[in-house]
Amino acid sequence: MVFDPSQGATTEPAVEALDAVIIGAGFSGLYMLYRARDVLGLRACVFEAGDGVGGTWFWNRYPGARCDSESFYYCYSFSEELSQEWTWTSKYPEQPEILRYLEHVADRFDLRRDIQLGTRVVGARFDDAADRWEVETSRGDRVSARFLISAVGCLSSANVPEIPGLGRFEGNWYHTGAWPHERVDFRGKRVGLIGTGSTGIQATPVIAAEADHLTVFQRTPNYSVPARNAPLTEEELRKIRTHYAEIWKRARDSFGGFPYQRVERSAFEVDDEEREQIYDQLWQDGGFKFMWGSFNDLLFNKEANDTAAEFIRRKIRETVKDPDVAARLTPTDHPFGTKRPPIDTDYFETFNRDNVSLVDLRESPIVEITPRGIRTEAKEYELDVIVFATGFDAMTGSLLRMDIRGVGGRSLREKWSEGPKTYLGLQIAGFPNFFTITGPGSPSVLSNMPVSIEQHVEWISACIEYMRAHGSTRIEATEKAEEEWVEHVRQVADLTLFPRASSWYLGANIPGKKRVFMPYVGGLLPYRERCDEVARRGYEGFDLRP
Ligand code: N01
Repeated sequence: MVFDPSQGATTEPAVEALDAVIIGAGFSGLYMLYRARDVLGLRACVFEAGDGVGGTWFWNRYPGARCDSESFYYCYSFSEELSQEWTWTSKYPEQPEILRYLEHVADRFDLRRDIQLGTRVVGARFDDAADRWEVETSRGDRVSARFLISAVGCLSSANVPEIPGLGRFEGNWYHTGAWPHERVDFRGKRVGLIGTGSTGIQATPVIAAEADHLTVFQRTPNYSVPARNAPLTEEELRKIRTHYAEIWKRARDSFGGFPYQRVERSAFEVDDEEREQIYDQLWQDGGFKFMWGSFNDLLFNKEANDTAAEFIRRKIRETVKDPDVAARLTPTDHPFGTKRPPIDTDYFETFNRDNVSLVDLRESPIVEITPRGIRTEAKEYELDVIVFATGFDAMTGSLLRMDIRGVGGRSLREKWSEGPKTYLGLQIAGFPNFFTITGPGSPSVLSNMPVSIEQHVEWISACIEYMRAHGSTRIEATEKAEEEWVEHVRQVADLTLFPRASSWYLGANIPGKKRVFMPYVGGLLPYRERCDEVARRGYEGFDLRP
């Protein structure tokens, strides 16, 4: 970092002057630092709340944590050398392996010297006269930067529901998104797990295999497709490495950032028998392909969706031996895929174990946590450990936790009181020089994240480069462009089945959160084309000032 004496002379304590402050050292922050520092030559630093790099993969250390996208495309594409030298061990790598990858990236590109760990950004204020951000951290750093770049991630603000009595619980409790670094020993323990999203579905079989007894508290049953994890063979790795250019091209040109062959057929272009064979084959193959590689109308046409939903319901009934338990595990209140579809390893099979029971919170909601366990309307369950797999204050939580103030001191919290508003998910009117990597209003969580992250980081870098070339010190989304984009995001979501589910995409998991469909559902390729077009037209929809 470079110290600017002109600012230090007048300000106490000393203010460091940088070109860019990046918040967060996960997938986004690491790549942003690389681009800003090593490609653009900016003075940049990263503040990271965790004591290590890795973001999501630093925090989510719960048993069973692994990636639901396949390893060879859930990674960076920007460095051919990195792609060629890194060896993934399996199709769906476990959390420690992804964390090792990100640590390797930090070391390989010598990023650590500009990352300050254990430091949370608590606030940032835009200085209108200087076109700079003044950033404050939990450690008392005060830094001035031309650009403030959020790389805080979409799912990083853990949601521990406010259930009365948690403070009195005499056992241990954990949230999956802030899991301890030490091993949690479930042997001989009665464990209660709340939540059956992607995380709960990954954790359930692993905890059940170790605990004395596992009670799963389910509010909403979920559709889940087997992952079919397997080691990657030498031959597969060789093929992947040889075809990386093609893989990345396919991923970038796709709807969701997955390099699958695009499907153009509707669920009704084939007869019942062929449709069944297609679903069966994809069920055997496992993973997100069931969703993205089957039919192109599952998210748009309820009848088409019903064919997939009914197939999965039938699989649940075939797998779970107790028909009552099977019925409780069977989702009926939302279309398949309108909540983020989990993939699993033996999730439904786990309910055939003698040491696992299911509590349906729709039948008897949780009333309180007692010193000895969880009490529902029906009874008290005695527990030694409670695991909250209750998700996140998604997309906005981590941004709003900081006190970010734009032009005229207006806070982001106030601006977003009716839900998040952005232009392209990249910038916010009234907050010049502030960029949000995979912010609300961009495809982000609906896509394979690293592909979306790279697109945003590269767009932001090109924008800063353009500003430098044009002698501009300030860029700000216009109110008009932002309004139009917000409206477009809403309209496109309304064309799909997504708004029919009470999902975290809508903020429905957080009591009191304004219900707005936050990610952009128009697809990665059209979105990328739009962003590129905006840039080609001299950053249309942005005010650029010298
Ligand atoms: O969180 P969730 P998650 N009382 O919000 C329930 C990503 N991810 O951590 O559905 C009782 O999906 C809640 O019930 P309901 C992925 O994008 C990625 O599982 O709201 N229950 C739900 O069952 C994913 O979507 C990977 O009715 C309560 C569960 O808790 C995202 O993270 C792996 C409750 C929360 O599910 C979040 O997944 C894992 C309450 N008060 C996750 N509050 C990868 O592979 C909430 N629930 C990369």
